[in-house]
Amino acid sequence: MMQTQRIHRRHFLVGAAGTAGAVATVGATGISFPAFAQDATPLPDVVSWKDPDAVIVHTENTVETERGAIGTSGITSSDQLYLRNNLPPPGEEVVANRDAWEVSIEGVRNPRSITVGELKGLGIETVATVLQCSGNGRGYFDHEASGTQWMVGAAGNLLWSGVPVRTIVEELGGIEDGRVFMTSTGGETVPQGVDPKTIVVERSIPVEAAMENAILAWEMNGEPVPRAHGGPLRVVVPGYYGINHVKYVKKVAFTETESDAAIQRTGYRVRPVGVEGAPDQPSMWEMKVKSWVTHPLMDVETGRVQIHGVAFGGINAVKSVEVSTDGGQTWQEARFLGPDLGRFAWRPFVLPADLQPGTYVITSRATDSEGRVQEEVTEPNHRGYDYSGWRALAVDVTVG
Ligand SMILES: Nc1nc2c(c(=O)[nH]1)N[C@H]1C(S)=C(S)[C@@H](COP(=O)(O)O)O[C@H]1N2
Ligand SMILES: [Mo]
Repeated sequence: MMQTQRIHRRHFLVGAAGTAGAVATVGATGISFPAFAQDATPLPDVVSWKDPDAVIVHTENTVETERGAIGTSGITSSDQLYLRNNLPPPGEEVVANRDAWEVSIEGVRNPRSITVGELKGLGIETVATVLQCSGNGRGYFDHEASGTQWMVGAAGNLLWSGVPVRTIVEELGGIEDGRVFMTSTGGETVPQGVDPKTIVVERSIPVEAAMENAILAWEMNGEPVPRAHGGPLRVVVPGYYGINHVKYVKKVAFTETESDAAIQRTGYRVRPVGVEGAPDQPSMWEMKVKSWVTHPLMDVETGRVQIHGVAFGGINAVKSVEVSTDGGQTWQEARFLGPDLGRFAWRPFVLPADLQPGTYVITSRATDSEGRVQEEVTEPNHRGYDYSGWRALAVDVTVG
């Protein structure tokens, strides 16, 4: 029963591209699954410029990349990149004069506000990293965790340019003693009458991760960071889940404790199904090794196919990836395509195949530089975070 439902969910999504139709209802509990939503739901205003054929609009605040739109060139174009907003985004005014945007830096010896214009003079670095929502793959869990039922497309691989956090820290005299977290606050306006702590996007990460790898970015894929993706200034924490990449950042504070905002204290915490979120549970920080096939996804007439997909190691580099066409009974090593964009990037891969007429269950399994192998099944957790199991990420393809 559970297995059937999982296959249905997968097939509805895979078959969705270019198909007109209503919202599908699947599964014993009749949950709504917006597989055809790109036709029914218009693109949200903030991303009206995205390619409607390459994305699935789940809600006003959640837009997913179509699995079949993920290409083989390694970088996700901005018009295909997923969108995830926890709060309504700020208006156009934030990007009217990008260089004038101010970020307040606290918890350093000489705390002060710095404009984007000034940051551009301090230093510059470019990094490629996977940006992935913690809930990417939630739709593959069987326990119907609440939230957007993302499949594989709440992830992309982007090139970011900005100033390293460590450079800003040096400029401002170093971090105050005892500050073991970097806490960043998003620039959305919090509605009046609401306790800001309940909704503000404020995330803390270990200070070592911030000093080693984080940047404050103003450029994405060679363009000023689009407002939808955090422009004029965004925190980028390579190897960490998307929630830590705070958009339109207005404050970066080095703090002794993690933020007491709900999104840090109890939100984005991994715990067993049915258990409330609490600060002592693991936070959605480092990503783990993962891969999935992006082609073929549907039935094909000839078995002569280039099976391709993307693989990444999360906090580590990806070392290798294997492909199976028989649901994981046998595996063959795939070849990486194109340039290696570094430890935090994903790499497209390919396995040429000549498949006889028949039915195939095609999936991939990546290994990171530390020898960690992508898991077969991800055990359920309450909010449906951190999905990476290769068995459910498989696609069923009929040849002939
Ligand atoms: N200020 C702010 N930053 C934010 C969010 C937000 O709602 N506001 N959402 C977070 C989440 S949950 C994710 S997955 C990513 C999504 O980034 P994207 O919309 O650019 O794809 O941004 C993160 N940073
Ligand atoms: Mo997210």
